[in-house]
This record gives sequence, C-alpha cells and structure tokens, in this order.
Amino acid sequence: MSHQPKLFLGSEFDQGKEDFSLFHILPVPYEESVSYGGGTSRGPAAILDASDQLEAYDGTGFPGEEGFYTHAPVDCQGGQPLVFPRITEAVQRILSYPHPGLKYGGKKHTPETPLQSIFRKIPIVLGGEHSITFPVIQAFANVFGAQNIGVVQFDAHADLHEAYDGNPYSHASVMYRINQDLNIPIYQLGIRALGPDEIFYRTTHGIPGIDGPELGMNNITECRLPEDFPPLVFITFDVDGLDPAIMPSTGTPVPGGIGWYQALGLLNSVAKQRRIIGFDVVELAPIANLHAPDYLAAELTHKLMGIIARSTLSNPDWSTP
Ligand SMILES: [Mn+2]
Repeated sequence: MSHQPKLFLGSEFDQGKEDFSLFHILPVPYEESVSYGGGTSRGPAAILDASDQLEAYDGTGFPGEEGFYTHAPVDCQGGQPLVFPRITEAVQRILSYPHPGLKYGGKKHTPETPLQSIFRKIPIVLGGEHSITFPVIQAFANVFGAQNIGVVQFDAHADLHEAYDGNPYSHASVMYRINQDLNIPIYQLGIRALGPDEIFYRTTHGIPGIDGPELGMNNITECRLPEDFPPLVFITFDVDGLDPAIMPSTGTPVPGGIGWYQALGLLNSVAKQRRIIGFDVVELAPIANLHAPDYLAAELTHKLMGIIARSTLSNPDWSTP
C-alpha cells in the first residue's frame, strides 16, 4: 500500500502483516446526520493519535502481539448512498483475509500466533457517527450469515427510530435498520434517552438489555444474554453510553451513563458468553485541548482487543464458521 496511514499504537508496534494481523483497524470518519453537537468525523484520527500514549501492556496481556493492521480511512465523501457500500466493502475485505496472492518481499509468511491461524480477522471500526454500524453489519451478515450474528449495543439512545429528521439512515435509526431490515437480534446496555416510538418498538419486539438507570443505581457489571442469542456477537460501542463526566466529547451527552470499570465488566461478561467477531467505537467528537476522552476511547479500543483475544483463546470450541 502506498498510502501510509496513522497507525494504532504505532509508538509500540510496527504495521502488522496485512493478511495475518488479527486486529484490523478501519477508520471511518463519516459525519452526515449528526443532530446536535458535531465533530465526530474527527473521532478516528483522535483515537489513533491518543493510541500512541497507550502502553503495549493492556493490564493483562499484549494485544499487539496478535498483530495490528491499520487501514487508510474509508473515503467518506459523496453522501450516504456512495459511502455506505464503501464501508461494507472495506469490512468484507478484512473478513476475507488472507487474500490469495498477498506476499511480503516475495516471501510466504506463516502465522505467528494460534489466533492468527485459526480465526478470522477482527475488524475494529473507528467512527464517525453511529449510522456506519449498519453497513458494517451488512458485511458481517454477508460473510457469517445474518442468522448467526447478534449485536450488543452500548449507548445512551436506543437508536430505534424508523427514521429521524426524515432520514432512515440517521444515527438515531441505526439499530432499527439492523434489527428490522437485517433481522439481526440486538441487546442494549445503558439506554436512558428514549422516544415513545422507540419504547413501543422495544416492547412489541421484546428487545432485551439493561437500561442506564438500572445499571447505574445497582452498579451492575455483568449481563446475561438471552439463551437464544446468536453465537457470534458484534459490539457497537457508542461512547455516549458512558457517563458524560468521563466522556463529554460526544454530540448528544446524557447524564447517568456507564462508568469505566462498569463498561469493562460488562464487556468481559459478554466475551465470556459469546465469541466476539468485531466491534466499533463511534460518536467520539473530540474537544480541543481536552485529551482525556480521546485517550479513554483509545484505551477502550485496546482493552476490548485484549478481552476478545483472551476469551477466544480460552474457548477453542468457538470455531470459525
Ligand atoms: Mn447511538
């Protein structure tokens, strides 16, 4: 690749080998339907910049040893009808590694870790507004089959409007699109801002999860997915699910959000129950000269990589479909 993108944790790890790195970081600086504060198109670059301040050790292990490959950002110019197919194609390409014919310096490379040889690559999508999760999930559905996938959503908002401001591809409609159009089950954590149409949808469709007030007032750090929840889980992490005290850098902050250790506890809990096949971190809208939230988003990304690597290694029966 001629373009040299800014790397995730480039201060500690060189760009990995493209077809063997387990973690494929895909920046998607898409911002079109934002309804309140703007700036989420600068989210991916802020996370990559902040990632240079991370330690290689995530507190338990070294996710970078599985390989980080950071892609050039998806071209987000030209409007939703043009951009969404590009996002789907980029994610699907990652899920299709190793590509025949990919070589490095004319040498054939062999995987260096058990995870690199057994499992599909893990796409890690950095947003950008939450709308992008729909074309991301379309790629996963194309590869794994929609019936095998569930989505666990961390968010302040249910994002279950059929359309928002007349836009069916709004950030406020993304989970409706995934659940209704793709028929993919969802599980919601941290929700605390809901419209009447969303309450109706959740009730009539029996959408499971634990809402913000219950999480916060009872300091819940574990969740139990429904028995019939699909075996493969994608995590969509809208940073406004976190409390604005630790995450003010987002377009629509809502008080009473998830705490840091609570988020890690819930993520660990999900990873113990199902194989996580990818995740996104969306809606970071960096505030100039306020670095802590950007660093938090980078650390969240890194910790989730470690959680996935360890849970997948300790469950060898989670074979690749
Ligand atoms: Mn959202």
